[in-house]
Formats: sequence, C-alpha cells, structure tokens
Amino acid sequence: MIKNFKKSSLNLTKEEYIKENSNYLRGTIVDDLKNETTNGFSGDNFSLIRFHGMYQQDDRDLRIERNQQKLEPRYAMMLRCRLPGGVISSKQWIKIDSFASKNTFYKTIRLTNRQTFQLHGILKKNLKSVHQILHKIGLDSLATANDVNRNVLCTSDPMQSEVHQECYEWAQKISNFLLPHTKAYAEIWLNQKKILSTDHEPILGKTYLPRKFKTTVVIPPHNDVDLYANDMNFIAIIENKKIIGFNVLIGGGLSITHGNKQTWPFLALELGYITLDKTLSVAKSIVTTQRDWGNRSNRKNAKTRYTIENMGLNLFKKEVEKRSNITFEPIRSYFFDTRGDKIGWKKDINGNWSLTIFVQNGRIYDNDNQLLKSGLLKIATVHKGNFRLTSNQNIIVSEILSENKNQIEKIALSYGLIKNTSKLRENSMACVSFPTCPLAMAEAERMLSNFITEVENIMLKYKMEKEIIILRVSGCPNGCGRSLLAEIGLIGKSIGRYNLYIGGNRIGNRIPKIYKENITEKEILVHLDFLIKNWSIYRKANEDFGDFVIRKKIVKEVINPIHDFWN
Ligand code: SRM
Ligand code: SF4
Repeated sequence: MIKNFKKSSLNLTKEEYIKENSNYLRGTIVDDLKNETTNGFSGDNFSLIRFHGMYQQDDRDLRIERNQQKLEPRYAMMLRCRLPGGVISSKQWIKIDSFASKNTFYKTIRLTNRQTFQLHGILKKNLKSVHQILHKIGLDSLATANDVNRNVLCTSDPMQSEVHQECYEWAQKISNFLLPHTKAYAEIWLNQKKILSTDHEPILGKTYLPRKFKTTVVIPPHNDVDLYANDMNFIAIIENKKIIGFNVLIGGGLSITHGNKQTWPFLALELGYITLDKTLSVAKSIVTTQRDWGNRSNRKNAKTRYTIENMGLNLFKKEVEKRSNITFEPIRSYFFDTRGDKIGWKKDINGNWSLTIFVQNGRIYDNDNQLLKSGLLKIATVHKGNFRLTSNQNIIVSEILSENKNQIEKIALSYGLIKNTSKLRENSMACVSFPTCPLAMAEAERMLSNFITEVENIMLKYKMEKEIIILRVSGCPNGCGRSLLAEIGLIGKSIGRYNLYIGGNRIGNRIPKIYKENITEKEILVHLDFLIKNWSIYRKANEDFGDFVIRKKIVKEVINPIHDFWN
C-alpha cells in the first residue's frame, strides 16, 4: 500500500488517491515483481497494473479447492493488447500465438469486442517477458484498461470503403495522442532507465480520467463498432471518396447495476460536425472536459454519460467549443444499416481478397470440430497481408493476393475455419465471464454456443432459420457483451439465472427493455419459443425481431433511457 494514502474532505473515491499517490502509475509494482512468495500484486498495485493493460485474476473454478488446500487463489494476469483499429500482422500473430501456447494457463487467445486480444493466465514472473515480446514486435498494452482512453475502434473491414485506410490512421492518431505520457510502462516492463525529468500528463492530468473512456472512428453505413455504446465517436463524412470531416457523438455507455435506478444505459448523443483539421483538438477538449467535470466521488456516476446528465449537453458542448476554439457545425446527414460482419470471402477495391472467419465468442483454441488456433497460425506462416480483429469478436484475413487465395482457402478448409453457420450464431456475442472474470454472476461465453443451438432449433421449427436476430449475453450487468444493444439480451443475475431484455434493433441505436427477470435458461427458451413463433406469424414483411416486439407492444420502447429503462 502506498504510504501517504489519506482521504480528504472532498470525499473522493479511493481510486483517486491511488492515482494521485502512484507517482504517475509506478506505485511499488517493481517491488511486487521481486516478491516470489505470492503470484499476486499487493495494495494499490492491484489497480495500477491495469493502467499498463493487465488485470489480476484467479481461476474461479478452482477457488474452493484451493481454499480447502489452504493455497492462495490461483492468481494469474490477463493482458489486453493495444491495437487501434484492430490490425495485426502475420509476424505479430505468430509471436502472440507462441507466447499464448507456452506461457499461459489456458493456451488460448481471446479476441475482444473492442478489436483487440487478451491473453488469460499469465504468471507474474512471466509478465516482463510478454511486454518485451510485444515491444519487439511493435505492440504494447498501454492504456487498455482503467481510467484512460482505451483501445480506439475503427470500422474493421477494409474492403468496404476507399476511405478505410484514412479512418484507420485516424484511429491510430487519436489513440497515440491520448496515451498517458508517463514513462512508467517503459521503466517497469521494458527496463528503460528512469529519465530524471519531471513527469507531466498534459491531457489526462495527474489523476487521469474519472473513469474508463472509449472512442470509435466509424465509416457509415456500417456500425460494427457499436458506436452508440462509446464515450466519443467520430463518424466519417465522405465526399468524392475522401473524408472531409466527422460528425462527433459523445456519452454512450451500457453498464448498469441490478436494481439501482441511478444507473442506466445511454446512447451517444450528437455534438455536431467538424472538419478533419479539428479532430485532435476536439478529441482533447472532450477528454479534458470529462476529466475536469466528471464525478470523482462516485465511480458509478463518473462516466461521460453521467457528466452530460449532470452538466447538460449544451454546457458540455460549449465547454468543448471554448477549449478547442471552434464552433460545431450542424450534424451532416448519415445513416447506418448494418452491424454484423460479413463472414466469408470478399474482393476488395484493389482486386485483393479477404476472408472473414467467424470465431464463436472470440475464443481462439483448437477443439474436436475446428482447429482454429492451429489454422490461423498456419495461415500466418504463409499470409503476407494483415489480420484484422473486429468488434464482433471475429477475425479477417485481409489483403490476400489473388495468387495466394487458393492456398489460404485450402488451409482454412482443412482446419475447419470455413463452416456453415446460422445467421443467428454469426451475430451472437458473449462476454468472457467465468472462469476468469472476477465480476461474473452467471455463465456467458461457456453457455452461449449450446444456448444458440437451442434457439436455432426454435428458429427452424418456425421456418425462421435464415433470419438474423442479434442475441447477446453478459455475465453481469456491467454488460461487456453489449447485451443492452441487442434484440435479445441476457444479463446474468446469479449462477444459471438471467434477466431477459428484448427490443433493441438491428443497427444498434435502440436499448432493449426488460421482459422477464431472474429466470433460468430453460425458462428463457420457453419465452423465446413463444416470441419467435409470434414473430414468424405476425411479422410484417421483413420485419426484424426487435422491431416486431416493439410494434406489438410486447415491451415498451425505450426512447429516453433515463426515464424509460427502469419504468
Ligand atoms: Fe468489460 C470490466 C471484459 C468490453 C463494461 N470487462 C471488465 C473486466 C476487466 C472485469 C474486471 O473489471 O475485473 C472483464 C475481464 C474479463 C476477462 O476475464 O477477460 C471485462 N469487457 C470485457 C471484454 C473482454 C468482453 C468481451 O468478451 O469481449 C471486452 C474487452 C474490450 C477491450 O478490448 O477493451 C469488454 N466492457 C466491455 C464493453 C463493451 C464495449 O466497450 O463496447 C462494456 C460496456 C460498454 C461500456 O463501457 O459502458 C464493458 N467492463 C465493463 C464494465 C462497466 C463499466 C461501467 O461503466 O461501469 C466493467 C466494470 C468496471 O469497469 O468497473 C468491465
Ligand atoms: Fe465480467 Fe460482467 Fe464483463 Fe461479463 S459483463 S466480462 S461477467 S464484468
């Protein structure tokens, strides 16, 4: 524990003091790394390592057993890489795969729904080596967790637009621009010498942000990044195949606390349009407004959406205009029509090919049906282009030259990477949950595949098997699986029990409403059977499931979540 920790009369949260007293995120992490009597970190370091992209976890399946054996929980770290826009080269993939196989408990790579990957189960003693490997291949895990701007998302599919490269570069620029300036990461993990200059955080400030902060760059009409769940969003406005500026939307977020009506999910709101040259200055002003006005006394009220609610959107906007010396122009016209990834082969505008591979819940491992991990590794050894991770937890093998297409297709087929999958499954998502997530209340990733099979059977029974429903599961109300932007969203309450939400829409700008509370998987399937049956009989032509349950008033539409979500 850092010694001079003391609470002031301002009633700041404990986390604020941890940051303040951390010596720019150093804490005493170095000492903990030397301590071989435990696999864990102590005191404030538990929280500080998150700023460096790691979480201390323990395997929850083993908790009771280890406790009975009087052993400490099986501590190990999860590392989350920074990968703005989700692009990773074949060479980088090979190294990551090798580290995962040799040095993690689970030997898997987990693609996240924010276009990066996590490695679960790294022992404390192996942490430095993973950072050094990342550094050697041009990657890091800086600022992928805790109270900073996280991994910046960008529409994944490079085939979909001529402006993709430009947008991807913006995602990188914004990510780099908003990174912490402290050299703590380089000193602790890469053994770089401490520079004896004073540390300074010009954008984030010494106590960083009040809470996590999430950013996207989006190319309409494809909302694969689920922009409405993010704090700050730049929607590309394109003229003559060039980006001329961005519509800026702020204040999205999905987490709630069961039963706490002071928490609500919220969709990002429009601030206005800016020309390209204003992008970084506006990004900085939004972040610093949130830094200075955000609530530091209550972490459940600290995200941008609550700051906007507390100060009002107009004042927030004025503050951003003042800080960046601009006036927002009216929002330019834009629309979205899709969210999911198009699985399979596509030809790009340069005549190259890409293969989008469906990855159930983003988990990359080998099993009896599919050698996903080995297959991707094999592709990486011959593929000269990149891999692109998507916000739907899938992976795109991109920039495949025509002459290499057959070779990659052969590998993909022989390892079972190309499969016939229902639209329902392709569009499903679950958060990690058990066994690694300390906050999990119910299963998510481990239950989804079989659960989808059951729902597929229902769809088949009512001849709806070719249809899409966006179905997502989160193991707790933090909502990492973005269930509160799904047409059918499950949120864990306790082992085997969930709240069932319905009525989100296909493009992700309507929050679903609770339909049944605290029910079992079996009960959920009975309700879904009833709802899907009715949808199959009474839907209007091509009417989506979410739109149907709203039109039929099966649940009330959530128009303003602050008022409508709970009531
Ligand atoms: Fe998340 C915390 C996993 C996307 C809202 N999230 C966690 C932790 C780190 C648990 C913890 O704090 O100890 C989970 C680690 C589990 C594990 O074992 O890996 C975790 N979140 C994930 C991932 C891996 C889910 C996935 O299956 O893909 C996603 C990682 C994204 C990334 O690469 O950065 C992930 N988390 C999200 C999203 C969705 C999104 O960002 O698009 C949300 C909802 C959107 C939002 O932020 O409102 C989300 N995670 C949370 C929250 C609630 C935050 C809040 O506003 O209150 C927590 C808990 C917290 O921060 O206190 C949380
Ligand atoms: Fe863990 Fe809850 Fe997030 Fe799932 S939703 S990963 S259970 S924090």
